[in-house]
Amino acid sequence: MKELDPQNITGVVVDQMSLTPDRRLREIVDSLVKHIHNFVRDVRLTPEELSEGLRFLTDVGHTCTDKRQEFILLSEVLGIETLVYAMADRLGEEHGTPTSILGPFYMPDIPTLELGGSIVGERKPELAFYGQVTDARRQPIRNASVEVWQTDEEGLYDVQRPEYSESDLRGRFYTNEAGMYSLQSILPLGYSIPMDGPVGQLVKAQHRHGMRPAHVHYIVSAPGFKSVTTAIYLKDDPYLETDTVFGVTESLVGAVAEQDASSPILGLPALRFDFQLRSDDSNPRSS
Ligand code: MBD
Ligand code: FE
Repeated sequence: MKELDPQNITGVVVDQMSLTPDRRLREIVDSLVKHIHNFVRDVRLTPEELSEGLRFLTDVGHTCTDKRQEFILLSEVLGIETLVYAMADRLGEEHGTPTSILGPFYMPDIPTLELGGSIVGERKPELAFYGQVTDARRQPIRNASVEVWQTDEEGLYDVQRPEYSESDLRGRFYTNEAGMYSLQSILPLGYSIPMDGPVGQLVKAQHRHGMRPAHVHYIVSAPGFKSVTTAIYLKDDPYLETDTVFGVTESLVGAVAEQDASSPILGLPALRFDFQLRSDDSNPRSS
């Protein structure tokens, strides 16, 4: 038995985990322990601060419900989700539309609508979103699923409303023979991340504004291709450069054209955005 001290404790922990049969699990937890121990030494974490950190994480867990995922939000405001996606997007040879963050308000069960249909319910559509889904060689992909969701005129998602009962400003569309999708909607509003939970408290304590630039979320998928979770951000939004969750990258910024002769929906301003999917086998290392 040796005397444990602030240096040798790390090796003792790693040794005890060294029989982990799953190699990837071993690699991940090993590295995690080493980095966290270094972090604890680096900031000289006190017992009180450890308790406070654990209380914070407990609070993050308690804030999660079936309509809100505070842990996702935490990984986003720390830039972790964007880092993971940025690495995954670089694997393989084929080019695809970059990934952007999912956000805490994704709902898998949404209505499938006719091409060109509206996701705004009783409201008057103001705007068309359309574009083409192609493979890495710009060949159209027909029957690709295009899932879209966005905030309303007040910057809220349907599920954030107390009276929420059914899907609003969400829909799934399938591309036509030419790989085209189109839908009618309204302009999404710039948006604050939920500030009433522990992650919001952290962001406030850091004097960050908590805003996201106006955006529309998409998940585009088709058999034989990797699906892409992404979002389109509106040009000229004041928060493009300082997104609280680091979702914006240059190639995901789109502009609304007041007149667009090639839009399949006439009479409405239009935002064209084309999606490129990488083939499923373009890189066997990622799924
Ligand atoms: C959002 O709308 C969002 O997209 C993300 C990532 C986080 C909080 C709110
Ligand atoms: Fe969002």
